[in-house]
Amino acid sequence: MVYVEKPTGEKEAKNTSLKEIVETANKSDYARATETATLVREMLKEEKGRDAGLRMRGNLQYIPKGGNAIVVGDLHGDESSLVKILRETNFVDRVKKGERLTIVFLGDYIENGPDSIEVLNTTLELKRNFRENVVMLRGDHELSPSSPNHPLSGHFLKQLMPGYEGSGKSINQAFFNMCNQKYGKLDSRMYEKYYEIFGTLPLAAKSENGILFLHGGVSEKINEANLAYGGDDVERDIMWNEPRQSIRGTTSNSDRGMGLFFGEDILNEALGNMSCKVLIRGHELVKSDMVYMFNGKLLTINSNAIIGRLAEKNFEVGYGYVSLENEVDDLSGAFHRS
Ligand SMILES: [Mn+2]
Repeated sequence: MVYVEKPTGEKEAKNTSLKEIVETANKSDYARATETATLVREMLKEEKGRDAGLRMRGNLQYIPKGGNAIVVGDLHGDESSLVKILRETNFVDRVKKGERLTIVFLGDYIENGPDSIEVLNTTLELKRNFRENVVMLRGDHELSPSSPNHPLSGHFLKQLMPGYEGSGKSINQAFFNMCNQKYGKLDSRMYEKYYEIFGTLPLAAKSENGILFLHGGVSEKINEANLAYGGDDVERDIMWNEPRQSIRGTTSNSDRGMGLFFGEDILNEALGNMSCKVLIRGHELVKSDMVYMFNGKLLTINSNAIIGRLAEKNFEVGYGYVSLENEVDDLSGAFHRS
């Protein structure tokens, strides 16, 4: 049992470089990995009790006003894309120099690509070292395997395969095996540590200047109370819903067999409920690394090269900057690469 007195990330951060963070994330060092996981879990729990700075109410994170955000979409085990983003933005050195810079990850750290654990470890090391500058949201791949909204859930497969009875599994076997490969016999403990963190990650973030960040999409159920304390149905909307130009209201998501398609009217309603002006989300393999819709009120970002390559879509690794200071009502003008 690791006893943690208090999260002490900031103290050691001054001596940490991107190179060291990536090296640490890649080592099969069970002691370091459990220590970081324990510290980050404590930090997230502590953010639920705060009334200033990065704070959380239920599953909703609040990002205070000031500086800029770097926004990163689905990484899906693509460590080289994550390192490319961190290198190009020089995030670590700029934060060490005291710049107000917040990196927001939109979820889906694991699976599909080859380096799930390394991507996860890198983001957790960033949170450990620069806690006030790192927001990690949950994607559908970080839901509990027993959730009806998990991509491998019986519920999901039943939609795709009529007659399928469901595996009844409450374990993510593929991820369990990855932990096993990385950490040997200690697999189940590390697997459990990671899932403890997943369960604490917020489902959405709202910045003080009116930007809503979440993994998939919105519905008419989206408001502050539901983002903070909503049930499985709200979780499904956040994780799986996808915007479509041509529709009004919502229709069932025929591409996924899960969640809904939503139109501009629903986006406006949800943003109004949240006192927000724009939405930045990931989740969807769109036709480019960054796609703006609905007059720049919605932006989809994809930050991994792997899925694009699999789908024979060859695009850049998406990410960019947006102000956390000024009012933003059209992302197509306000979101920029440098
Ligand atoms: Mn997703």
